[in-house]
Amino acid sequence: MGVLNVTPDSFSDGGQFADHAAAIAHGRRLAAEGAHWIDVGGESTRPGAAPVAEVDELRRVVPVVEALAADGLQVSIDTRKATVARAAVAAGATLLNDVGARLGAVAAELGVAWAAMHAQGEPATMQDAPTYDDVVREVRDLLVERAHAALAEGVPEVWIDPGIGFGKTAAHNLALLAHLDELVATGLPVLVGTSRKGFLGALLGRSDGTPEPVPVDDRLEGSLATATWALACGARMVRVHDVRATAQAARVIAGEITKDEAA
Ligand code: HH2
Repeated sequence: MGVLNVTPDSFSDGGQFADHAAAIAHGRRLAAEGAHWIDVGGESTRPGAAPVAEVDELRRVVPVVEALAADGLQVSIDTRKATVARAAVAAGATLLNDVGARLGAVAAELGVAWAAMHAQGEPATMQDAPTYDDVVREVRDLLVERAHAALAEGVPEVWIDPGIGFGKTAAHNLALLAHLDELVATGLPVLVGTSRKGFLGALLGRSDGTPEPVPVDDRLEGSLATATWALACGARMVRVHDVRATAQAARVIAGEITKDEAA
């Protein structure tokens, strides 16, 4: 799943694809690089982000969804708002990527697939003091409960996502990645997003002895390592900014690259 943020303020690519023509061109590039889904979002949910008005989010995403879907690409809509979800599906999106895991009934009403991502709290304050007794159990139990409710309501396909970085410390993120097999064991298809996230910056800063976190534009290796790890643990999809590199890594661990291609 390739990330396409049509926003002025996303944490890694904010402002780069804020105009529609640039966003559509980037979506096509992600597809050409190997993305099976183009995930269009019009609201940054980075820690500390302010909510976006519905009218602005609609104006950002609908023309982009429409153009990419008209190209025959599979488009998901990354939103927390039912209205935006409905408009994006009318424009051709077929998967609701729901970072609040609250739009299951909307996915049922629209008859589209739903990705339920776990988050603790709201973006503005979610990193202030995330707390869990047992992060792996709590995340898994909530996702399984919401997923089964959605399936019972008739949602045709339900994905679960641990929500790396959404109301979680670096230790919580690492515990979820270390125990990804417990999410996979639920039998529900698992989606994971670690791409360029803050905990990678902190980890990489620490391991090379520098106290400063590695900046957001220098997190490719950490992003690839964690995406590959997630796929090796049985995750069925990873949400990434760097599609070409991740698709190559995924093909290597899937054994898809032939000797001829490797030569
Ligand atoms: N992470 C982000 C946004 N949407 N959706 C899913 N399913 N899983 C994730 O981990 C996930 C997500 C945050 O990343 P990004 O879109 O790059 O940044 P921003 O929220 O600043 O736009």
